[in-house]
Amino acid sequence: MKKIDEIMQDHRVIGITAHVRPDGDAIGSCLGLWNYLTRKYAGRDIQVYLDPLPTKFLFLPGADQVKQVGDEERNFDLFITLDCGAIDRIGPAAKYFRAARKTVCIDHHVRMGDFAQINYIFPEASSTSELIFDLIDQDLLDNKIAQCLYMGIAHDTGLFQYSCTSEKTMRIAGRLMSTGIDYSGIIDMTFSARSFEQNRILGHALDKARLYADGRFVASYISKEEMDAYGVAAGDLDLIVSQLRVIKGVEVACFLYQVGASDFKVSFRSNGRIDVAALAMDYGGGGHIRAAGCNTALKPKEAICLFADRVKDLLS
Ligand SMILES: [Mn+2]
Repeated sequence: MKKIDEIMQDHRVIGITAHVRPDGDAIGSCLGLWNYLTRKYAGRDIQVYLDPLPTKFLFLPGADQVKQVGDEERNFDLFITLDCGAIDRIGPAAKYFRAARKTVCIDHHVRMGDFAQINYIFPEASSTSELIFDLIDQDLLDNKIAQCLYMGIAHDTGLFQYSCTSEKTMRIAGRLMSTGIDYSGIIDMTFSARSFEQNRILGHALDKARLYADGRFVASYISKEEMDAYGVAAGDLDLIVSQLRVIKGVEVACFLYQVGASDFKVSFRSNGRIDVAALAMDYGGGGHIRAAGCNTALKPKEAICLFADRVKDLLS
């Protein structure tokens, strides 16, 4: 696949989705692609299915068109999954994917195997939003498409800071800026601004953090009870693991939060020496070399000790 237009052909009914609990890149890539396709292929039925978007993303062009998968059965000519390394990560949209005539996966996650008919996978790309920029006809790039893609790239690169940021990433960001987007406003609205509650739970999680493996592994966790007490949801916790990662001397940061009666979601961040995608895969998860995750049914302290021992072994 060289360009998205090659696979559009005469397909009339097109669905787009990304992983559950979508982050900035998942939302930015879906909406960037939707704005492009609806501009170029007016009159076709083009839908985006995502979990309800956090309110901070609702200003983005097309955000008000995002739908949730309901009970209805639909047969798509073409179904495109974005920013998703495994089919079980698209949640309820999997039924549309399975019934679709043609399936496409565009992604930058490290993976075990391909699941779509057409796969466009570049783990070295900063973000799926960057890949969407490569795949569209750039002559049709407009302010709406650019707002979405810029937001997605900025989020997955930690504001152009992480090592996934390349010279090419910066050139693309510059091209997106040239359409006149409010690039600093987009960052303020979707990335920097944090509620009082988000800051308080961050403070609490940092207070609970402990160092392991001679200070090279740091971990903290938050229970459902604590989330309720602080009035926060899972989406309010994404700053915590990033803050743990920048602690001096730390190679791997780990943060867990409770998602079920005895289920915790685990996020890993690495400063480069340890491949946390491989680590997460050992526990049924996945992700990127420096940012990955999995789920665990262990008690959080037990899980942390297990991960700490693994990291210590990997570093020795
Ligand atoms: Mn991504």
